[in-house]
Amino acid sequence: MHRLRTTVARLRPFAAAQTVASQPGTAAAIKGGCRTFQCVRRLNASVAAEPFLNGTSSNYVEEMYYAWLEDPKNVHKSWDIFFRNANAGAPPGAAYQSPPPLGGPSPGLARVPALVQARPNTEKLVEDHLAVHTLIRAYQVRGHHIAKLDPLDISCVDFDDAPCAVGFQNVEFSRFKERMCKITAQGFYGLAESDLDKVFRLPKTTFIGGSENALPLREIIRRLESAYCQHIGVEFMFINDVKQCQWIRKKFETPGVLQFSVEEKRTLLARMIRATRFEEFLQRKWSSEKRFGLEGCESLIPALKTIIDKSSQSGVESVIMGMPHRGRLNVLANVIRKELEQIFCQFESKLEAADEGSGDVKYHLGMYHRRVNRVSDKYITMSLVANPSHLEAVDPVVQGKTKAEQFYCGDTEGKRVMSILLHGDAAFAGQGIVYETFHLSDLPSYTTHGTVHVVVNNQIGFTTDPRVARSSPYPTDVARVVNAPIFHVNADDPEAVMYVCNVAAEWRNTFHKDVVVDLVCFRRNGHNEMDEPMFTQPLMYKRIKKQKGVLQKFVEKLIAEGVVTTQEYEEEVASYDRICEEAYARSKDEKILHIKHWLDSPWPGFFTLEGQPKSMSCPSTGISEEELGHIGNIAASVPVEDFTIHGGLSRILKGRANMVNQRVCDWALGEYMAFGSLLKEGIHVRLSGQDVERGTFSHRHHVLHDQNEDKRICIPMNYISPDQAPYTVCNSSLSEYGVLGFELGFAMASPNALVLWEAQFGDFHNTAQCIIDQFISSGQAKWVRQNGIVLLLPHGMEGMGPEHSSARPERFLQMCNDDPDVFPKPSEDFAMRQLYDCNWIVVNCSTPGNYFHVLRRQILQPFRKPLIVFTPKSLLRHPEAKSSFDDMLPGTHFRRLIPDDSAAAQPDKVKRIIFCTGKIYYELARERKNRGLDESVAVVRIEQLSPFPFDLVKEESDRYPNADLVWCQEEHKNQGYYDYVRPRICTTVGHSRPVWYAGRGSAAAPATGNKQTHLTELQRLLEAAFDLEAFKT
Ligand SMILES: Cc1ncc(C[n+]2csc(CCOP(=O)(O)OP(=O)(O)O)c2C)c(N)n1
Ligand SMILES: [Mg+2]
Repeated sequence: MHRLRTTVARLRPFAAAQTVASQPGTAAAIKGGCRTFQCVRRLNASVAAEPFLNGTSSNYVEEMYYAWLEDPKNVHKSWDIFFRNANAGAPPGAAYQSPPPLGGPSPGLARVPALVQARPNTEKLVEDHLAVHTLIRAYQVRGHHIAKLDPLDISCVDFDDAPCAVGFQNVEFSRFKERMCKITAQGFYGLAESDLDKVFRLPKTTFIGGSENALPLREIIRRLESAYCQHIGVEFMFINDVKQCQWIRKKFETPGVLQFSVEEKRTLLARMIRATRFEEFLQRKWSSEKRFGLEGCESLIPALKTIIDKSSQSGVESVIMGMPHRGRLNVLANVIRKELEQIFCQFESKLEAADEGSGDVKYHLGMYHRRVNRVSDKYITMSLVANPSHLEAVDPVVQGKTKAEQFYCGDTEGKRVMSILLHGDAAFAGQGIVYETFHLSDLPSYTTHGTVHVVVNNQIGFTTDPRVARSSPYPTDVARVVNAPIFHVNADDPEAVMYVCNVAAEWRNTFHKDVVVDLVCFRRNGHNEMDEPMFTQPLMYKRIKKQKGVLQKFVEKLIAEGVVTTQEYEEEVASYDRICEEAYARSKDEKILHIKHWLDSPWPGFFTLEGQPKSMSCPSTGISEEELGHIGNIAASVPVEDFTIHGGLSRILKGRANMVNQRVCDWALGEYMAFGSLLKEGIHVRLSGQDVERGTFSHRHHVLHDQNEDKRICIPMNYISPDQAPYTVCNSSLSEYGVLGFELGFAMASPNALVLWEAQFGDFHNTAQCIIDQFISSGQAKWVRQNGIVLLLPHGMEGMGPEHSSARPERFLQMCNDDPDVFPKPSEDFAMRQLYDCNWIVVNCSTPGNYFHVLRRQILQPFRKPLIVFTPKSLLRHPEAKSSFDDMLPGTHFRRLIPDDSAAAQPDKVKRIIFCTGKIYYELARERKNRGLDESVAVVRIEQLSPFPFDLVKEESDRYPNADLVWCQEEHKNQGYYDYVRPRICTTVGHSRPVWYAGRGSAAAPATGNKQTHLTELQRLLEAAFDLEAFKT
């Protein structure tokens, strides 16, 4: 290793020296092909002695060096000698020895002093070989720039401000030279036309030779053209891993790789027929319906089928897909194989919906299907995740669901479950979530071990051209950040598409890393079937109108090759059209629309066969004294030997042990009890978010770090019981949108897991707003799919300034679906019914015990709803914010509202009820005590804000009939909870008493940046809350 480093370090300065070499004078000499030692010696620098190591070649030389290290025979003898001499410490210029003629006798290892004089003919030979090697490398690096990727032949990808060349076919030297000048700054490195028929030794970094190791230059060029500049453009040379680069070179350079059997071609044709005729059928039957057809990119269907076939052959049993609108119905019909009549039903707007919820348009719905893959003859499950219009938002959700499925089936390497993501060209380049999702791809707790990305690159986004839609040459450049190879392919060549998809699937299943297939195509119609594209892209669409359909072109080719006859083709078309017609007839018999048929993640056994919860009650969420003690002790211990923890942490653990002895919990311990008890009951718990392992506020410490050994960690939560479920706690990348989407997807896979995402501070959730609005708050209504994800949002006005204070409760409450003006019908299962009917649960607990219960209820209740928890910051260490074990024992449960025990002794004397939630309770209790108002003011905590505990609020207001009603909050008036609770309290008391407000005034920012102002505001609001004369009318 050391040897490698020193030699590489020696090589590197040569690259830096390129700038020197390209200064006036020397540059001209090099350009003119006069690459002699005399010329560069003038530089008088060490690099000048070995000019062939100039900057452009240095990568190449480095690669040669690595190859040489593996085996000296991997490189030409001249390089072997050079590296040996360099390694032996030869001074600059002395390591080079002119090579023998090709095929000549081996000179053996020459001694260093004898190396200096080089014979001109051998110099030329080395230089020409270098030039050829550079040429090969240039094709590998930049061949895709001149590949014929665009079926319309109109694209002009701007790589270097020069117009790009397209449409070149013959290997003709002068034109080729011009071409190469475009793709390499140096052109041909001194090779002349007379060299075309000379034979050159091929380096180990190419496979164009097949079984030959030397070829004439003409043939080298022809093969490189065929590998890199036809309908496939391979972008991969940025990948850091040399082995992976070699793998790709082999796949694309090996002669004859693009030849297919008759059988393969016929299957491909059948798939193209289905893809094409499906769209035509929909167009015939529902010409005025939006369907975001696939016309212009029909080869997407065989592309996906190829990826799935190949993956199934490699052992993949489940494929989870996410995709936008374009071609979605076609994918459902022809890839996932949703019954056609179910798809056609969705076009029948008069059908009545059978399910609760508001539903969604047909091109957003999800799907789940298990069937035998015909190619592999193995079962495969395919699901397409439902998604909103928000492009790319589904990407992290798909990844999370994939990760969960891998996790639950013990697939630690992604061999059985994989994901495929489809993208539009404009969205892939434009949406930041794509980047966030890529950055999850290689993180231990988030990797899905490789995703195949397929871009439907129709070179337009709605009405916008790529030149104004992105700053990168390709829409796929974002994938380069994770070293994903990118295979651009002309989608008008179904065979090339199939080949590329085969390689992509193989890549994924070999290296378990992401890969991108860029299907360069066009959009035959407008953005949707109603849209007129000629308004904005007149020339493009004139061209498209002339463009023959890809199926037509393909079948003509196959007929010419004798693969099929016209009659066979026509029969195949007629047979598929018949299938569509028959399904259409059956769809007419459907009376009711079932959105349930479009579920992407069924939870077998969790509901009754009718899809209802198995009960409408929730058992006690308390646990036994013994269990509390046991989990508490684990939380206070280091359960492995010889593990040195930080001294400060020892004190924290000691504090926990003391609490256990005193039978109390603080916040962190309450959470420990909830997680630990669920794990013991076989429920997987996964907590993810920024710095969650320790906890932003240094209170959690779920992962202990050995102070003496790097990366040695211990997670005591996994030592609770031998048959417990595993606990996953993971610091995430610094992303909210991506990570929350991921956890939502994870929670989708199984109802028997508590999946929590914690924001660093609650206000950061708004960079994940799309996931909250589009999936969490409304997912069930749109897609009849429940989800029990928990959001932990640190919240509280503590003088930390506008940005770390508010989790924006008003936003969550505004999206709750309970009616402020209706007191729900009283019933025995009132609380459960409310929970069942709501779109999500919003709580702000004031005690660790209640936090413990609400987390456990999340799993013990017989259905799943998202839970939003506003979590504390200062309360984490507040001496009074502790709960006794008594509040967590069997028989106890989550308290939706905590009444005031002290005031309740003589209710008639109570003049005011202050309703509040969360941390302000402790300020109010202290102030009340200071003012001696314990008997005249009741402070009632509403712990579950939504669904609103109408029944319990009524009990409290009835208990104190003479009291006025005040809502007190520390947030500003236009924020917090006021707008949500006020109408509901009014409804509860039948508008018989007004609800007064004590809190901060309205404001634009969530909190002041001035600590003193913060304290003054707090004092004022407490004054108002306890001024019994304040609200007299
Ligand atoms: C986040 C988001 N912003 C805007 C839109 C509105 N919109 C719908 S389709 C579309 C163009 C998409 O272009 P592209 O990704 O290339 O897909 P194509 O329609 O061309 O297949 C836009 C802007 C959206 N759906 N989502
Ligand atoms: Mg597009």
